[in-house]
Amino acid sequence: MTAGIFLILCECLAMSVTMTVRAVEFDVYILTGQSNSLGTTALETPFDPGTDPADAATSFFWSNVQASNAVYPPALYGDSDGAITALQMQQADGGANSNFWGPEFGMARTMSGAGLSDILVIKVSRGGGGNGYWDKTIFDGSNNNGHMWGHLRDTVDLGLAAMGDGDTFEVKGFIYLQGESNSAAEAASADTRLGSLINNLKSHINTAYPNTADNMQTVVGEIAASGSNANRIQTTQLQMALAAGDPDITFVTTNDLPLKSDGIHFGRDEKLTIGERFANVFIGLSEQPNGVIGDVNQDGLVSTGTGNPADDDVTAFIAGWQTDTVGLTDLQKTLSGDLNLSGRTTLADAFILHEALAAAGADDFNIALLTEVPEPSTTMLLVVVVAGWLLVWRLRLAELYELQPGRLFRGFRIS
Ligand SMILES: [Ca+2]
Ligand SMILES: [Ca+2]
Repeated sequence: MTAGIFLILCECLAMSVTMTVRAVEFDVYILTGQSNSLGTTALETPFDPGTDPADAATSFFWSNVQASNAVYPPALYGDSDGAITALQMQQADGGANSNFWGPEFGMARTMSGAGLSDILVIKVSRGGGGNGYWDKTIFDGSNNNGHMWGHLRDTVDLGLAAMGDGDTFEVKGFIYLQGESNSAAEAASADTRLGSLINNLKSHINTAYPNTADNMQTVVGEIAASGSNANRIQTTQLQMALAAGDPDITFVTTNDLPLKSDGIHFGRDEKLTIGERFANVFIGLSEQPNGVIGDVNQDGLVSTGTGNPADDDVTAFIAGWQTDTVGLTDLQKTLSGDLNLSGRTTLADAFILHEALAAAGADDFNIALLTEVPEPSTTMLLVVVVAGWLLVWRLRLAELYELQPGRLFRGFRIS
C-alpha cells in the first residue's frame, strides 16, 4: 500500500468515526410562563442553582423575552443562539437580576435521579405579562399583542429542528407557570385560555411532526402569592378547575413555599423544589408499574423457573432482596422487588410474590433462596427473621384455610 492510499484510508476512517453519532430519542418538555417560570435571581445570595451531574446530561434550548416587550418578534433577554446546549443559567436583564434560571433545574435533576435520560427542555419564558400575550386568537388579530404565542410556537419549532439528524423525540410535557400579572379580564379566562394554549401547541407540533405530541401532559404550577388579590385568586381557582376536569392536566401547589422579600418571586431553594414537584408529576405518569401484582420484572407475567431475571420473577426478586428503594419511582421500586412500594424489599414483598405465584399456578416461592443472599455476618439474623416470618406465614395460611380450604395445600415449600 502506498503512503498516499494509506492516508486516504485513514482520512475515510476518521470521517466515518466523526459521523457515527448516537441517534437520541429525546423526551421533550416545554416550559413557559412569566417571571417565576423565567426565574429571578435578585434579592438573594447565593442565587445560583449549584451544580449537579444532571445539568450536563440535560439538553436545553431557550429564548426568554424581556418584560418590557410589546412587539413580535419580541425583544429578548437572551437565547441559546439557535443551538441545543447543556442546562445552564440564562442571560440577565442588565439590572437587578444577574442571571435567570427557573424550575427547569429542579425538574431535570429529579428526572435524572429517577433514571430518566435524553431529556430536552425547551424554555420560552417572559418577564411579567398577562395570559393575553399567549393567546393565539389575539396573536392572529395582532401579532404584537399576542407575541408570546408566536414566540412560543417559533421557539418550539427551532428547538425541535435543532436536534441532530436521526434523532427522534416525543413531546412528553408542557409546564405552565403564569398568571400573577393577569388583568381582571385575563383572570376570568384563565381556564379557557390555558386550555386553548395547550390545544394550539399540541396541534401545531403534531402538524409538523405527526403524533409526537399526542401524549403531552400539562403541569400547571400555582402562581406566587396566589391568594393576594382577586385576579390571582380567580386565576388559581380556574386553573385548578381546569386541571380537575382533564386527566392530561395536573395542578401543582406552591403556596407552602416562602417568597423572596419582593413578595412575588420564589427564591433559589423554592425554584428547585417547584421543579422537583413538576418532575414528580411526569415521573409518576410515565414510570408506573404495569398493574400485574407480583410481576417483579414487569414483563407482564408472574412466572418462575428459568433462573433468568428477565423472565423469572423469583430470580428478579432475589436480585433485589433488601434493596433500599426510598426515593425511587414506583416502577423502579417494583423492579427491585419492593412490590408494596414501602421503601425496602422485605418479607412482606416476598409474601406478595408468593401469593401471586400461587394465583398464577407457578411453582411456589422457595424461601431458602433468601438465606443464600446475605453476607455470612447477616445470615443468622436472617434465619431468625425467616423463622418469625414462617410463623406469620402459617397463621396467614390458616386464615386462608378457613376461607379457601384448597389453598392450604399450596403451602410454602421449605427445602
Ligand atoms: Ca414477570
Ligand atoms: Ca416493600
